Amino acid sequence: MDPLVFEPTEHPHRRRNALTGDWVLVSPHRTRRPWQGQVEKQPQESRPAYDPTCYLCPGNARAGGHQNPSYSSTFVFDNDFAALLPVGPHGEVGSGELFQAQAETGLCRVICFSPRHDLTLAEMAVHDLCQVVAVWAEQVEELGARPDIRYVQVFENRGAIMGSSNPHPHGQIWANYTVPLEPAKEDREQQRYFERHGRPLLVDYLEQELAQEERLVVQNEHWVVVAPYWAVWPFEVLVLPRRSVLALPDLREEERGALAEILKRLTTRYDNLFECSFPYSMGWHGQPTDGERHPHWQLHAHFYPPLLRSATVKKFMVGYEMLGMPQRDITAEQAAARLRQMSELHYRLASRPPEPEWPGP
Ligand code: H2U
Ligand code: ZN
Repeated sequence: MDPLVFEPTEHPHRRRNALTGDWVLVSPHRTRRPWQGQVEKQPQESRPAYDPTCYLCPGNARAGGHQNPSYSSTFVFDNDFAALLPVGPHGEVGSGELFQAQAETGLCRVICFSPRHDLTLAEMAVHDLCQVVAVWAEQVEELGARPDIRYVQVFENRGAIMGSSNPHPHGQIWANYTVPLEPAKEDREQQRYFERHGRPLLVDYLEQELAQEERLVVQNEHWVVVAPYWAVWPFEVLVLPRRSVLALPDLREEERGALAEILKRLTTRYDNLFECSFPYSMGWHGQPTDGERHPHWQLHAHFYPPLLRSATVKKFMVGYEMLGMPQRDITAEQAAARLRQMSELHYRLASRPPEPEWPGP
């Protein structure tokens, strides 16, 4: 092989994140280095369907004297330890060029995905995931309608390794006056692309991913999941609607059902990869809720899972990543191929002994 002819699975290279303008260093040749760390499986945790000490379970007490209703589907409440407060000053509060600061207002909510303490998105029924999708859309609609809320960030931290404080299936919403950093970068890049091409960046991107095929993970009639070309985390994916959609509330009924279905399939594949409840941070990016229409936007979800090699070996974003730039070893193409090989039957169900046959009357 000619060492000077570029081979994407051999040669270190940088890839540009078209959505944010950031870059990632890819070092595919390193996947051949010997691995002497642990690869053991984690002990299976088993949780009760209801935990009397859980602050998210139905009927239980939360901080500050609040009590959850005995909810039977999803349940949304204002975070008792909110990072943003709805009432406060506005505008510049720093002093001078080197000490800039702006007052920020907003609010934080917690969404319980299910009354069942022992489930995860991967283990919930598609029918119940439809309700999660409905609540996400409802919250973006309701909060986005407020003049003091210009961005609604819906997200989920899954697993203790991602800082989730409680295994009860739940997500969060932080909504505030200023568009946060990541969607602001995406807004800028999508706007630039739209000015040059007259088409949304992610609509063109998906078209090319569908043609190239090598980074596709799963798809259905309305959604496609890809390992993005510029992925940073080992098994990072992007969830994209096939149609051009600005924000979650714009999703049609059939797209919501198909989203529930694809989320179940994706998270099941994730869990099967290392036979563990796969940790991640995920979240939705849609157009800002400043009352304007942003035709350059395309709705999408990011999944950022930290695991690299097993249920216990994670990718660290340290040294060079902190001081230089993000880096990965396995390529997005290799990660997509791994995820494509996974079964869509959850390993916990697959390993369960078959139900004894009914002996008959
Ligand atoms: P995480 O598990 O992703 O940290 O989310 C749980 C949130 O629940 C967390 O933000 C809130 C925490 O502030 N919380 C309450 O609002 N009330 C409680 O009684 C405990 C935790
Ligand atoms: Zn619980």
